[in-house]
Amino acid sequence: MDATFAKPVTLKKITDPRGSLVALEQGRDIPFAVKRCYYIYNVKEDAPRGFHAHKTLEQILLCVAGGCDLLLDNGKTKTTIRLDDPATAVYVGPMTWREMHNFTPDCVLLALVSDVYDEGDYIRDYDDFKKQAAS
Ligand code: T46
Repeated sequence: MDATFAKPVTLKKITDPRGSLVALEQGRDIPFAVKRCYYIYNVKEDAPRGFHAHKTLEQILLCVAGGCDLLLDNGKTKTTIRLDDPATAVYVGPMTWREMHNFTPDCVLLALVSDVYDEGDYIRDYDDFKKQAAS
């Protein structure tokens, strides 16, 4: 997967009579070393999440069940992607504002991430983000 802004990527799916399997490999599908993964689930109706950017963090996001809308904004372009296929992932790079909306009740949003958790890497104010993205 390349690091193009807001470009959903179709992952290779291996399907047989038992069902489907998707594998993500560092170097082939993930353009960074994965140091952490987390997942978001059981999101309440009308409970959007995100509303921040990261200074340096890189992530691969995909819904392994259900779906949500992912809004991405690099300071110049805003786009919304519906993530609702376990075989479709999107790369989210540094200095990208993200919001997640319209979670289905069964949604499980999986993130594969380039670094450990660090609150200091977050930009949680949109005006600050716009200023930093422009500089
Ligand atoms: C992102 C979007 C897509 C931790 O303690 N460790 C972790 O690894 C993470 C991700 C969060 N937390 C704590 C920090 C907060 O107290 O969990 C709480 C909820 O985190 P936050 O409000 O940042 O969750 P979201 O859904 O708004 O954002 C998350 C990620 O934080 C963020 O990196 O890109 O999902």
